[in-house]
Amino acid sequence: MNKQKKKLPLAMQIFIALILAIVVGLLIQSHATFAENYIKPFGTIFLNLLKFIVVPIVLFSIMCGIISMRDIKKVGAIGLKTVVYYMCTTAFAITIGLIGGNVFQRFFPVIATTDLAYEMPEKMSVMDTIVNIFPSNFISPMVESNMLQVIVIALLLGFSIIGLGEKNVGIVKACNSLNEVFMKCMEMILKLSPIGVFCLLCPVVASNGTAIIGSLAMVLLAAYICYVLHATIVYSIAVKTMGGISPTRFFKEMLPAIMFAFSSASSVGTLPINMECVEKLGARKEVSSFVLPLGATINMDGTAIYQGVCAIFIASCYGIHLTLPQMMTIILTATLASIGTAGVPGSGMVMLAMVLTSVGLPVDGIALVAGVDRIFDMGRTTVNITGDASCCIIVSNLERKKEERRAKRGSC
Ligand code: DAS
Repeated sequence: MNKQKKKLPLAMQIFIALILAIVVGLLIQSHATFAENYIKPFGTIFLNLLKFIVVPIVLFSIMCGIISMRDIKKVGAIGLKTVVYYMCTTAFAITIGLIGGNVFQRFFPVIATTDLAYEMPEKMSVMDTIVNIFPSNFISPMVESNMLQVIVIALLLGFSIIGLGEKNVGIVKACNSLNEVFMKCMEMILKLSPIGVFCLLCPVVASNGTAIIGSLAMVLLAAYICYVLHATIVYSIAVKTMGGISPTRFFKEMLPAIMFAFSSASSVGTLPINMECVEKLGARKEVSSFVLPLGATINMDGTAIYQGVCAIFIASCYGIHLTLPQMMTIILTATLASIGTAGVPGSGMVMLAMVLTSVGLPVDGIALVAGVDRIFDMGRTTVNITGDASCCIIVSNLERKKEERRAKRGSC
């Protein structure tokens, strides 16, 4: 009986493609033009497919993310606390990512040997930037990949669907179905990652040699330092002050979920283990069964950090210095993008295209970091699920205290 050949896990395939791209790139350094003319086009095809899927993914996943919060009225205070915590920690995370990226750029300047010429669109005033966020047309934001306008459309449609009340059953089903179609499409595109990684990274290594490898190692180090800082500082203070438990106990009990998230690079895949860990920490089932699935959908602190660090790195490779208004735009875009980032491997790279577009940076810059995206992803997913768990502990504790106060008042 012919044994079914077991396929290598995608992560392993991507890692092998990464090593191959570096080895082949170094071997054909004297034939860099061959890599540019005959290998890079296949990487461009992979990038084009990522650009193609960004708009529908952002549109439908943010709409579904908003719709999934429609129960907030039913779960009342729990839902409000959860969303406020998620948005605040994500905004804080992207800020840490931008600061970390800038600090690293100052101490370990990217050797911009990559001959990347790119003309930034003309700078807009802050007021023009704000006005430009709001679409004057339904189709053109999709055609031009104007991501901030696509986000605004997604938010408006999402809240409109919630506003339909009971009449929205059919449209919610249709929205979720379309979201699943585009998620499946993204999954199929990401299956091409090994080929994309090889064809994107090999020409870059062939043109720049070991310099780009050093720069990639540095940007990975910057991202991981920011991951650790955010997780240890923000979540420790949060669970200590609002969750009523010691950070040591929190991280100890969270280890199984942290290890699974790191190896799987999937928040959704880590959900069951995360539920078990937070229940061991005393979180109530009715809280964790709302907060964690919502978090796996709309809370992506690690992804926000990755986007901040990579935006600075890619801008530096192109010799572009991001202004404060541009960084503020990145904070807004990445925070809103987190609502639309799916809790599956590689989705953060797709959303990076959106963040880059929002400040006029070249999406092709993703080619510089795509090769090591899986290594980024393992860390950012770990931060994502840890953030979800910290929220669960805090909301559960605040709800418990509220009931104790109510019981005391009742007994007086
Ligand atoms: N891997 C995603 C997750 O599961 C995050 C990402 O790709 O940014 O949370």
